[in-house]
Amino acid sequence: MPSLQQIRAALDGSGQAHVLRFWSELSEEEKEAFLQELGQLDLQRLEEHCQAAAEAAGAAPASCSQNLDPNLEPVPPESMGSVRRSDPESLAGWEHEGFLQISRNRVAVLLLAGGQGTRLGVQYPKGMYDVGLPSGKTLYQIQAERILKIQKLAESRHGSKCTVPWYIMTSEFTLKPTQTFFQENSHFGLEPSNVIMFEQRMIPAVSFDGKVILERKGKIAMAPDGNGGLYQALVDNDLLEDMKRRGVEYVHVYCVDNILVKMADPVFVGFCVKKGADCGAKVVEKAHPAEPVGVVCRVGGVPQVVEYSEIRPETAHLRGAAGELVYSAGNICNHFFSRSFLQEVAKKFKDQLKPHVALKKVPFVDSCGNQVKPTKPNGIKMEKFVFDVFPFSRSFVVFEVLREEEFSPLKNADGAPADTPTTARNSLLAQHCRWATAAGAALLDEHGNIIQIPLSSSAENHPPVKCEISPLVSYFGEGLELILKGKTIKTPFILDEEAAKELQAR
Ligand code: UD2
Repeated sequence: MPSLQQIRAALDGSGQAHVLRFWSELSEEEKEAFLQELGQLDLQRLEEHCQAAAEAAGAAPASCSQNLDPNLEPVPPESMGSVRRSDPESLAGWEHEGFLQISRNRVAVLLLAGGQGTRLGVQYPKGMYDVGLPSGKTLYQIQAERILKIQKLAESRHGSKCTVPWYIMTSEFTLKPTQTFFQENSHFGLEPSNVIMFEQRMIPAVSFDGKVILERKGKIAMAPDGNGGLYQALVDNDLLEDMKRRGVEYVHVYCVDNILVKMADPVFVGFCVKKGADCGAKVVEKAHPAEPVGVVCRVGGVPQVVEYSEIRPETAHLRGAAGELVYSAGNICNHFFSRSFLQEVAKKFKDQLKPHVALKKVPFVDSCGNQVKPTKPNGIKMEKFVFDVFPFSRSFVVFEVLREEEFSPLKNADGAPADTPTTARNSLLAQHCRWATAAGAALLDEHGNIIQIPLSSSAENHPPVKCEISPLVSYFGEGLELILKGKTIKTPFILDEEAAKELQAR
């Protein structure tokens, strides 16, 4: 750990002397904590980081989109698979392959959960959020139970016990509460050694004139380095060796907030494996041109995601002859990577990833020591994106899935027009209703009247019927006929393992 003198000299040398402006006013305890924080900074590259941020902010945001857009083209059809357009035999073949890989312990899931969840406005990690389902389950519990179930399904298909390790990337903000939450909940039935939490790096927020922002007198404003910080974090925490040791060959990476996420999705994994892909992205058709999802496409002939904040509106609105959006492949932050690809990225490419610039309102302490909450952006956060490794892929594929079955993210607090706890809850309940009805159950409302649910109903069109199916009973609608066929069920209703046993005995 460098001494105060060394830190002071490094800060002076990189034009950041203001960072220690209030040193003499700090208590001994604050000094110790601040020294610890400063000691962890990459002081050698601090100046470079601050200059790059200020320059990028000066050039953003128009330049990146202007440079990209003329070179865009949609993903070619030969690299695409689709739940909607593929025949049932192909889908079953991919699913079979996925289950085979899972049963051989070759598949891991990796959760990106280092974000701060600022839009949702909660002070704890988003995965701990309870969207108000009848069961009261949090996003983490739902995801854990889907892992338990997929292991069981693979086991029963191939007759061998298997493990899908769960790697969870956290940040300084989310590590401790996430660890505590998992411990308090006995890891939701998972073997603790198969839930591997690790931390991504943090980097300082910088003002428009290239100065590190002081959040308090003894604290720098730090932020996680973006979900593309994954690749550095894999190296920092020796995780590629851990994967190798476990025999993991394929990794399904996903983001925390999609309540419909199919953990280790055997169809997606199987599709990617069968196609010999080193890298793949799951997409849904974009709902409308301005939807805040990245677009999976090609830029100058190589695969890439152009983020929603970086595509020009006129490009996002482009339509083809039949009125369809030209750039319709909406990224849902569900990626496939082979371990060998991740290894190559870690070795050769991770330092080539260009950070993206986000202008944010960063609370700060002014030169007189007053705490200020800015009303307009005053700071630059530099973030790497997880999909920025796509251009390095030698065999990139895209897999399109149905939005109502696989994508309903929790981004905003209730009251916002989209992606709220209510929309997430309703999507899940609508899906479970469809599954129950397709399996042959008749659902009754609280007055005993049969509820008519068209099989294609989506959350938006119908008020939610409170029928929730535990992932421990069904991962994606399978196996429900045995339990529900010909049964009349009064809602609200939770189909957990106990209820399933009772119904089967009926
Ligand atoms: C993400 C995608 C966007 C679209 C959308 C769909 C990225 C960069 N953008 O946008 O293209 O697919 O999701 O829902 O992937 N995270 C970290 N560390 C960080 C920052 C974020 O782990 O430093 C995690 C975060 O906890 C979350 C995921 O990355 O699980 C996505 O982050 P976000 O919600 O900020 O991304 P969003 O919605 O802007």
